[in-house]
Amino acid sequence: MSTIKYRTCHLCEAMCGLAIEVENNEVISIKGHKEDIYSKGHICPKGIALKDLHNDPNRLKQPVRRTEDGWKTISWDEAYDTVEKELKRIRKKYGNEAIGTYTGNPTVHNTGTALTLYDTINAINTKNRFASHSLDSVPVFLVNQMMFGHAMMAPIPDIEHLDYFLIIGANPMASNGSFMSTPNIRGKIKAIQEKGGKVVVIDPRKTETAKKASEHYFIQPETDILFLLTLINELVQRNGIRNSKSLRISDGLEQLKTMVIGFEKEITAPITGITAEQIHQIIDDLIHHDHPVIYGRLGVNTQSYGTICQWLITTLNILLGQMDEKGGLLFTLPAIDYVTLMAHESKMFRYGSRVGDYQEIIGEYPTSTLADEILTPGAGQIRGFISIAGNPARSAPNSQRVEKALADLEFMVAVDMYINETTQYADIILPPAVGLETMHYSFVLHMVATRNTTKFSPAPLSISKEQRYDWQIMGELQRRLFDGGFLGRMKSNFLSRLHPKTKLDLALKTGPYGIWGGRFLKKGGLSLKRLENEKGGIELDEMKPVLPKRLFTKNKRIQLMPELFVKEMEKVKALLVPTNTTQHPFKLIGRRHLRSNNSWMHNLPVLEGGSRKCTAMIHPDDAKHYHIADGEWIEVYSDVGQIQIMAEITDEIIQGTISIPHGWGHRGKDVQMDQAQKDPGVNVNELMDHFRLDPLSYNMAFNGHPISIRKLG
Ligand SMILES: Nc1nc2c(c(=O)[nH]1)N[C@H]1C(S)=C(S)[C@@H](COP(=O)(O)OP(=O)(O)OC[C@H]3O[C@@H](n4cnc5c(=O)[nH]c(N)nc54)[C@H](O)[C@@H]3O)O[C@H]1N2
Ligand SMILES: Nc1nc2c(c(=O)[nH]1)N[C@H]1C(S)=C(S)[C@@H](COP(=O)(O)OP(=O)(O)OC[C@H]3O[C@@H](n4cnc5c(=O)[nH]c(N)nc54)[C@H](O)[C@@H]3O)O[C@H]1N2
Ligand code: SF4
Ligand SMILES: [Mo]
Repeated sequence: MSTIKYRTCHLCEAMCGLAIEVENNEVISIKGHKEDIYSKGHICPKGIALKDLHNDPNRLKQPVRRTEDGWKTISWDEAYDTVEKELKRIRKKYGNEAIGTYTGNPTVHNTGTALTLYDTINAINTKNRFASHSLDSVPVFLVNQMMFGHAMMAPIPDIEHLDYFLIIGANPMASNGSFMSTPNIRGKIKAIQEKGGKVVVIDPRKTETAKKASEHYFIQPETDILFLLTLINELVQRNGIRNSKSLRISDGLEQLKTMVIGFEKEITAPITGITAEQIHQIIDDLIHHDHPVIYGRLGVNTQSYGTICQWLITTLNILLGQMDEKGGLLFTLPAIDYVTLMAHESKMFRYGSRVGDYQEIIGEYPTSTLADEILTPGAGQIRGFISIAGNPARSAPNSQRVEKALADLEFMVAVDMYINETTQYADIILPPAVGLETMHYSFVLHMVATRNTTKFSPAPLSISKEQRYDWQIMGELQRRLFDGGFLGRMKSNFLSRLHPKTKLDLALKTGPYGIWGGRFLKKGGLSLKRLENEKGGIELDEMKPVLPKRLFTKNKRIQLMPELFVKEMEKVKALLVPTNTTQHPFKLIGRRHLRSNNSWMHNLPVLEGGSRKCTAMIHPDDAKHYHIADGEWIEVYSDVGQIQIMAEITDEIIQGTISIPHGWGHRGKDVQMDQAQKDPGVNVNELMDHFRLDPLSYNMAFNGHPISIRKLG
């Protein structure tokens, strides 16, 4: 007899509820859970693919060791003993900094890992920590820290109540949104339009989102900074600044007005490609709508001015009176108040990395410098490495150099269920139970959601005797690799043995809605037990304004003009006179597909097809100039590498720009991903210069990278 089990999908930020038909510990089917209070039955092809992830024959369930005769399955004891022996040997010989760690994107999505990760990494006691954050989000952290006093204080678009949505450099129809956790973006965009509102997209490509938008404007890559400064300049000139609470509690307005002088629409239009008339129209709309919201993501974060763009977007929302307002942008108050819990961790710029002197941000150095730290000899050189749920051999820039570095290590352990392009370099792989084998609570994503809701899912499937949960693996590493004094060890060991459900229960009970929490004992407050009975989740308080109370800045005011950003602006004026700094005539941008998830879901045949194609999109006029036909193979090259890839001719991309998705190139001597290797695609990160960073956050500037193309003979 089959039963229906309910679990939140953990794959992207949307947190869709799934209804999973299970029989004899096997998945029969996966559908959207109609009674889920948040997603109401919405699901995408990746959610359905969780069945295939569970059944993937390449998925590891026991540790493996790399030997001269290939991968050998070993016992957990042997695996842990080897990891402990080798990493302790390295630590003893070279010191603590000789151990490096990298934590990838799924560490945010996998509850067991998220709950144990920082305790484990802290126990290892090394400054050489890296994470996917510096390929993605550090500009957002930095702006939140400087303006609101806390890296995780992220204002989230109130997508259900806004009436004008200006989306700059994000494609939520494919990605389902980021720093905007909400299911069914398509439905929400439609709803804005049906209520008479407008959705406008600014993107060098006519994306899936742009096609559904009311208007789309093509922009030249990496010119958003000028576009945004022009918007502020125009808003000032047309008296569009609204007197609002958030503005009244902000410092720096007059200085800001002076800063934007000179960024006139007639001057920036030829550079950005967005005409003076179009700017005029956008300003008209911003002025005449009640709740205009501006939102930007990877397109503006992973470029040379990632931090400044994020700052200007946040500032514009304040000038428009939408910050901390219903219908504008709001701050969440989730059941587990991660922002308050993490307040003491929200620190940056305390120390610099050894080779590049890049300053840490929340305890991490930029991933772009990981290979330098492994390959550059001297005290502090990384010799032992722990990779947790990451694939830097595909996700990091200059990835061929990352591979060279991984091959150069004395010892590497990976916590991952696949032998992929990164983990192939590991000596030992420790595979956790994943997906439907694990319970789920999205405590990180509730922090960036568009509504305050809460939901717990027990694991729909059980695991076999040979398998281990992620939190068990992390706990074992934490105990075996702990470095520090006696009391610290006792505390760390105690924490490492806590079941994640105990941790969740405690956090829920003491949280803002908990039975022990808040300022008073709330009758019927939250506990894990209560949540376990609410399969579709619970709607919590409506999102409400929380400022200035929840500000973490010293003077309890929003900082419009952080000194660090203002200083950088001195260089920005020079952008008004474009100079040719590169020989390469094209700019490279990325793209995401609905049926893909960074680098790691290409082994599931069910996700093949649709729009998912690893091609180089090129404008027809550019193709004509180079005599390139549709479907023909071309070479794309930069100062650091070259790849050969199929051209896809389309007028959906701005002239002079090429779009190539990341996370492909499933090749490698020891890789074991049968399906992915059949249609490997090519790895765009071989083209990326790892020194091309946002100067303030050291986030990688993937977008706008200079490249050339040539027709293959
Ligand atoms: N050119 C270019 N490069 C980019 C980007 C881009 O837009 N363009 N985007 C960047 C962004 S936004 C990000 S976030 C990074 C992602 O960078 P990474 O996090 O380094 O890479 P992923 O492809 O997400 O790889 C995830 C790894 O985790 C494993 N995994 C999946 N689920 C689990 C789990 O539950 N437990 C464990 N232990 N392992 C698991 C997978 O097998 C895989 O090895 O890539 C960045 N790289
Ligand atoms: N299906 C799927 N969903 C995902 C992921 C995935 O790989 N697949 N990855 C997840 C992750 S880790 C993240 S961080 C989020 C990212 O979520 P999004 O930010 O929505 O992701 P992208 O699709 O990369 O959107 C970036 C857009 O910026 C545009 N762009 C590039 N350069 C510029 C520029 O200079 N200016 C402007 N204005 N636009 C530019 C690109 O054309 C692209 O449309 O998605 C998450 N969700
Ligand atoms: S949209 Fe995201 S959360 Fe929803 S089913 Fe798809 S991958 Fe899962
Ligand atoms: Mo990301």
